[in-house]
Amino acid sequence: MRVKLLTLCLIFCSASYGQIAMNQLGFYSRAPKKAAVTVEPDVNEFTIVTEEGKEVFKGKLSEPIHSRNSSLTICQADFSPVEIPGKYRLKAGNRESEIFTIGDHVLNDVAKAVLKGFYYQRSSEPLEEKYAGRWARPAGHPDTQVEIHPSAATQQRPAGTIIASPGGWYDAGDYNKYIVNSGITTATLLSAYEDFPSYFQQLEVNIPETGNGIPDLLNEILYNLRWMLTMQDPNDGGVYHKCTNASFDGMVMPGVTRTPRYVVQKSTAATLDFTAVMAQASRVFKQFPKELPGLADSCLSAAQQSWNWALQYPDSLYNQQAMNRRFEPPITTGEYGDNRLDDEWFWASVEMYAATLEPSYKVKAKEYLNDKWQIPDWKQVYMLGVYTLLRIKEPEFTPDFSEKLIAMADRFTDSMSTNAFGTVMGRDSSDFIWGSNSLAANQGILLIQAYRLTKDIKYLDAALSNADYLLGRNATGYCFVTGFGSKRVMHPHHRPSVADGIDDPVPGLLSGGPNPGMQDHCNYPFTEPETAYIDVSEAYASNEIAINWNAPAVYLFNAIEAEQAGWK
Ligand code: G3I
Ligand code: 9MR
Repeated sequence: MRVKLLTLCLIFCSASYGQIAMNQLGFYSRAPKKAAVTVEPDVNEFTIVTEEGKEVFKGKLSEPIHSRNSSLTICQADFSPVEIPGKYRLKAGNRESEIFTIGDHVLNDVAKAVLKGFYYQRSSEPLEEKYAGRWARPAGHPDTQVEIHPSAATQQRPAGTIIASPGGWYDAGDYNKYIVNSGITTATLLSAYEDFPSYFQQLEVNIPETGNGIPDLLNEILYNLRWMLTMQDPNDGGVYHKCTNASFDGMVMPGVTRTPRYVVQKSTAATLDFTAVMAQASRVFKQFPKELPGLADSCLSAAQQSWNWALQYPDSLYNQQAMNRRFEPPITTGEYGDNRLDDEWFWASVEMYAATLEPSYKVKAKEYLNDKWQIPDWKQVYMLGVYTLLRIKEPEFTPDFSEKLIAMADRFTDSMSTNAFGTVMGRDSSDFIWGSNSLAANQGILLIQAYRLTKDIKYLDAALSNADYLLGRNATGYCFVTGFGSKRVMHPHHRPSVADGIDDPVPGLLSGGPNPGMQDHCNYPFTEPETAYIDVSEAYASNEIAINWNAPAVYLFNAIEAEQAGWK
């Protein structure tokens, strides 16, 4: 019986994460190095061997640790002392890992790839082979003729009026473009630039604009920013919630369907997010007056107009069901509905203040101060304002905010030691939401902020633990970025990847990750919080990709590359 149980456990364990789970891309020479190994009777040691099989390190496995987020029990293998650059394997009992690297710049390729991922999401323009390689494709969704949906009708723009709203990134595995989600995405990317300008000034990712005197990160951002500007009604400053089909396209390539595209109701959430992004963009693009004459001013004036609209219409919430009861055609694409806008008000006020230094915006921001800080996501953007106030070192907030941020980071680092996988991600099972991998990346951003404030390496180590999580040290054993890793995501819920006839998915896209909600009703082999993931293209609740998930990955991987000297 015991033997049977054990065999069962081994089958279960190996099927869920493949016995040895580790960052499959590599380890920085001086940084912490860990793997998670399934428990095997009488095995309590592990070795690190070179590619040729020569043993270079022998270590003791940790005591078995029960995971908080599944029934898994695992041991940790810590091989941090191995510092000599090279290619290695980890062996424990009869098991051995794939080959992995120890060296410098081990995240460089993936850091560039997740930025390039945005290029592949471009709507309205063809992806040319010299930039897109095998994933070259014709343009889809020109969006030069978009209808004003009846929900968005005004006197100047009655229903059916045609406007142009080209460009921008597709939101995710679908082909629609949503301002709320574009907001946090674009802001996260702008923040990456603001925090690491000299690093990004040298980073090129082979996109059509490369070499034009503007860093590629900003070039890619501009592609979306220009689209966002088209989503503002010039007559009143309000911003349409989304540019969308009435219902989701089939799993086909961009450009195959020609169903009408609409802009729908202006919403306060979209308008505030737009305000924040345009204000931040005005600050960033002010640094490029020659290359982008007038752009910073246009962004700021757009932000001022949208801000005024929001003041006038603070209660224009987006509720798709209610909208569909009143207007035709019904719209059934992503909702991004949000009923609590205090955090959007805070963020927009902060960004307007940072862009203009007008005290009235600071007064407004103070009205929305809130002690319950949460890792940001599309509907919870308060922290984006916090990061900006710390970034501009606004004296009135700085000492208190940095103390609070460090206390929050400490709660994360404290939880690592008792987490079976030794990561910050998975502090408890509520971490495993739709798009959980973006939470891991966003936790990483918070830890990077703490590192920048303190220069205490423990925060950089903790941020790295979540990069390790995303790249393989997790309960599924998957490296979650398409195109990378020895156990890789092959079937993301991503229409081009499904429809292009190429075996490999479009590279550089972060899969959503474990989500026990399983709202896609797929047949999941494992259903516990940290294992509820399946690499099939129907599984949109755990295996879709999305711009707001890729953006924090861009920040995290590139920040780690930029800061890796910290471990030297
Ligand atoms: O807000 C509640 C919270 O109060 C509650 O505690 C929690 C418990 O599960 O649920 C929270 O609501 C969740 C909501 O996201 C906000 O986080 C819902 O359960 C969850 O189903 C919902 O998921 C969203 C999903 O769309 C469905 O609406 C994802 O965050 C969002 O990323 C995703 O976005 C889609 C777009 O609509 C369409 N394009 C693709 C994109 C990615 O899948
Ligand atoms: O492809 C859609 C994806 O982007 C959304 O996140 C998801 C949830 O809204 O819906 C997906 O579309 C599915 C739709 O909801 C139901 N019919 C099948 C569609 C494709 O799988």
